[in-house]
Amino acid sequence: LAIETELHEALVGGQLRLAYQPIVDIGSGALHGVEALIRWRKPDGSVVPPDVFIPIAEQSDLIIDIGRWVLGQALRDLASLQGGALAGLKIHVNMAASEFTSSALPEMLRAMSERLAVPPSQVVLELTESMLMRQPEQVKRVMHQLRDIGFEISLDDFGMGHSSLAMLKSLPISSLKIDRSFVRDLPSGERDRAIARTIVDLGHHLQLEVIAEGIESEAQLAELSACGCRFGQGWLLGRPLPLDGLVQAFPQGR
Ligand code: G
Ligand code: G
Ligand code: MN
Ligand code: NA
Repeated sequence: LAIETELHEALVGGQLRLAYQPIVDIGSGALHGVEALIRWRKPDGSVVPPDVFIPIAEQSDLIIDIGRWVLGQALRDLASLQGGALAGLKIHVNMAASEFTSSALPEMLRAMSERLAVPPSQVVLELTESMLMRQPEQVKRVMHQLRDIGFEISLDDFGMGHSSLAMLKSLPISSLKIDRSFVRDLPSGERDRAIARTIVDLGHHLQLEVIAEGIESEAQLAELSACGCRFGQGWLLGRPLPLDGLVQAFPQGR
């Protein structure tokens, strides 16, 4: 079977799931938010990673349907948390370039959040720098519409793309995520330390939240904390979990 056909069956047949990885306030250890990460387990039990199937979906209209499913599931999950210990949690959702250039996105999301009674401010859309380069004017227009409604936007994999600082200056974003390639060699890599510290300072000077990704060790965490980085994500702080696992892992809430 062609993988596109299998993927379509996965979508309509309920084989897709979302896992939620904690984003933690480094100073207090409190749960700040979660990142939704799509998971595909085939009926035979094998797992296809998203960096394999998302690029395939992006080559067809499937990405639009998958993206809509992800947003719908994430918002339904958010709605199910209202009233519980995790009420008010922010959910980060990864966006594909073709989703973000669609002029239908802001209205679709607005209607979805209204129907599910989820405040837009709890929904953070992650996009990568490279997505900004393809159709910059269109992306910028969509970003401003989303921000006007109240959704938040986070720049993912920051430092890996080619975005100029001029773009950063003019885009309506609320947070930056330091790419994990800059975290990997901390604390010993001199250059990585300089880069991490500089991104943190840049973000803070622009009034952005800064989230470091891929934190796997206490030493990396300590170094990022010393750099002034306020938020972190990574295996040390929490693996991606299904929604019920997340609720069990944070019984005290945020
Ligand atoms: O979870 P994992 O590290 O395997 O994710 C690999 C890549 O897949 C990451 O770059 C992540 O941004 C991307 N990804 C995960 N979930 C989604 C999703 O729901 N939509 C899109 N477009 N990309 C996703
Ligand atoms: O591209 P994006 O930043 O959306 O990708 C997030 C990916 O990073 C997810 O696939 C997630 O599983 C992965 N990830 C999360 N924490 C860690 C970590 O501590 N180490 C590594 N190597 N990958 C991580
Ligand atoms: Mn991401
Ligand atoms: Na990232």
